[in-house]
Amino acid sequence: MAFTATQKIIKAHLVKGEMITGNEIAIRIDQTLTQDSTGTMAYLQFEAMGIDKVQTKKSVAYIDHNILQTGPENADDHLYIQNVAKKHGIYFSKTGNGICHQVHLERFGVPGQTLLGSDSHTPTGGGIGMIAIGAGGLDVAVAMGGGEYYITMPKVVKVELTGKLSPWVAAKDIILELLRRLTVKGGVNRVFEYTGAGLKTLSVPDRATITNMGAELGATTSIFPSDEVTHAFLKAQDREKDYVELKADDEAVYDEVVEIDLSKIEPLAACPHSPDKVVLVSSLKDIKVDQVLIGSCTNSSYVDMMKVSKILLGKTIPDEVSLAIAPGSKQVLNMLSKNGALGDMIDSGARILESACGPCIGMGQAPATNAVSLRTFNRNFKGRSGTVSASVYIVSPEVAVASALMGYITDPRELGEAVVVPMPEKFLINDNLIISPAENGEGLVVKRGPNIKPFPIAKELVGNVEGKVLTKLGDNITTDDIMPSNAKLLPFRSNIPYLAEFCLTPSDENFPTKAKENGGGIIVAGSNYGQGSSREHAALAPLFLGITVVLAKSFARIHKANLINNAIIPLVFENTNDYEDISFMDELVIEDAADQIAKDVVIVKNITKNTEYKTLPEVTQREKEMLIHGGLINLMKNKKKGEV
Ligand code: MIC
Ligand code: SF4
Repeated sequence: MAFTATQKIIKAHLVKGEMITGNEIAIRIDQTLTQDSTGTMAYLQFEAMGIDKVQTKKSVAYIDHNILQTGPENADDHLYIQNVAKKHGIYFSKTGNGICHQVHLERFGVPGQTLLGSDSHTPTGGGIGMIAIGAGGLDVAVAMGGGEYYITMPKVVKVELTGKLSPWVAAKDIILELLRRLTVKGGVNRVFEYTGAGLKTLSVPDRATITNMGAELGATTSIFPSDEVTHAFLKAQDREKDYVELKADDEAVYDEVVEIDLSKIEPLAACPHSPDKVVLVSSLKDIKVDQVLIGSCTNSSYVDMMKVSKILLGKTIPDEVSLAIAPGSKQVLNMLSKNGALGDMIDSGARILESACGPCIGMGQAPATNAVSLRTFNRNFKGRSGTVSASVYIVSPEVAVASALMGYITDPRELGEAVVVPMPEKFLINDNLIISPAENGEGLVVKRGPNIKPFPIAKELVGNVEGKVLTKLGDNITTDDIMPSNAKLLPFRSNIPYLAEFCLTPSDENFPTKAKENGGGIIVAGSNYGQGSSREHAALAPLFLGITVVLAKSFARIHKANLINNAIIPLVFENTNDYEDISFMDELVIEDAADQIAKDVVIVKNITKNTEYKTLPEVTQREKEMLIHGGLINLMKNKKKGEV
């Protein structure tokens, strides 16, 4: 039988289930990664499991998100993660070493292996031929403990690349083109597998830009084969021994096919406020630019940075524009500093930021009121920049730097001959910001800061579930809306009671107050509820506020899993017109909820309107158990006690 590259890796890691599209399957996880804003919670959960040492081939804890240190909270959490890592067999990447996805690609990713990360952009690892999936911290904690990871066997979409990108057109434009065609919902339960003659023209960092932003399609993950391009990259990273070839069989059958002729792609931009609002850069050409930011896990590789520096060489940023650049890792920054490129950037008037997520998650660099900000990042959800009135566009580094120089959105082809930067044959290797775990962590004491507060745990599901509709939301509500993460809130990721005060406030200012006044209740939403981040805080904060059910037209994958892990019932309208019937503060009841969930159809009675709606839990047997037992942690405890 012939297999796709995706199927080959899944097959080699399959622990449970059959590889039939739509079936629930469980896979073994080789590697895990966490970052600090989801990591504290993940490690608290890992500790609660009572396992001495991680069972994975490699687990890495990165510090890259919460690095402003405006108070002791971040530093305390980082110390906690560093201690836990040392004790339990986890590598620790210190602040300043770079963004988790960039560093993981450089130093740890292995083709053919599986990677689970508590960050939605973990699929960056697909650029090096991994099945790399983003998940909530609890799922990552389970994987660190040697537990399997459950997914729906995805459809495998063949993305056939032909031709070659034109000068000034970048990998970013390829993924923007896919977002233009398929939208932010187009990838749900799919893996995008790249093939075709165009592959060889794309470097590993180019590929990683594409797989990284596959997250914005809602995809389970995206993957490139591991080929001579991968080999050259690993060799240049002094990791040739990690190379294995991996490609689809010639006869492999795909569920869907998308064709992209690279030579036809032009510079693209995602307009405010969604990564799929994609248009030609040339159609935006009179828009004045106030701020340009280059970096993030999508576009902060050495070659991206070198191109930017070469374009800036000898030029000056106009007075009205602020340009800030964050090289993605210590490796990249160090190489730029040693070869002089950093000096060229500084000469142009650019501000150089630390190698971290920074402004991508609103940690500084909030634009001015009503400003236009161009970013090489992956998400431009409203308010994510820290300024609600700002208009954020997502573009390639080429478009970003051309626009920074001209002061208005510019098609880089206007700059004349394109700069070409070859991949280095050797990267600068210096891993002194990566701390190895202890051989034997037994006696090590883990320090906990006062910001670490107990997290809420759901209760067993008994009897009826009832509550008022506390809010009625539209389509594509993001996890940034559910649990905002700006510079003021990110330090409190281990303090759910505090965070809950801000739950859903960007969409509904009084939501926390309403939830508290009514002793909890129900959320009603449109389609693709919970798109974006993997943060399980977007389930934990509602749980803390007493939310029992989210009734929506559809859910984003990771958020739905986080809701179920925390026993908040996700229900999907069978008839989406029923959404219209429900009003704010309607009283809803689900009789004998556990029984109904077990039967796969749940009738939601609207007491206020004297009507009822047929809804579908769309959960597997395992997920039903979690909902009924009060979430994953309770289910695991009950299993241990032999009660399940
Ligand atoms: C993001 O890009 O939204 C984040 C911040 O990296 C999140 C993780 C988090 O919320 O901590 C993600 O993508 O999962
Ligand atoms: Fe960090 Fe932004 Fe990447 Fe999230 S998307 S991991 S915040 S750089």
